[in-house]
Amino acid sequence: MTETMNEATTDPTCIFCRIAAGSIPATVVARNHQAMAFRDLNPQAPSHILVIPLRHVDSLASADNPCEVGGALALAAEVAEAEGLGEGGYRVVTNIGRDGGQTVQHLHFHVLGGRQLHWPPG
Ligand code: DGP
Repeated sequence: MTETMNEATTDPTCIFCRIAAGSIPATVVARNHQAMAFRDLNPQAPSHILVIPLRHVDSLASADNPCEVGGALALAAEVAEAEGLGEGGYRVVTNIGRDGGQTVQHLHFHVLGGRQLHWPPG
């Protein structure tokens, strides 16, 4: 399992890699050796947090480390609890590719909560 970032696992042109490296500011709510969580710049719910692996991975479709993906999902659940979303519920979602609506090509899980979420999504 990859535990540290290095040049080979970081894309300097990727905005989320730059957030992970601290060179672009973000409101960070949690971080561990593998993943970090920060508030979305354009929140779609009262709580809208993004959870990313520190290592650059384009999307879930190209994820090659189940521990890394699982670690990010576990952090998503921790962050949701810390936001007070545990009782009312929340949603964790990842967008993949053009039709999935992915705009940032670094795997991220959206944690959304604090209001009634609708289904199916648009
Ligand atoms: P997606 O469409 O699934 O790729 O979501 C990308 C999300 O990333 C979108 O909700 C807005 C957010 N975002 C884009 N740029 C930044 C940024 O520089 N900082 C933060 N905090 N969020 C960003």
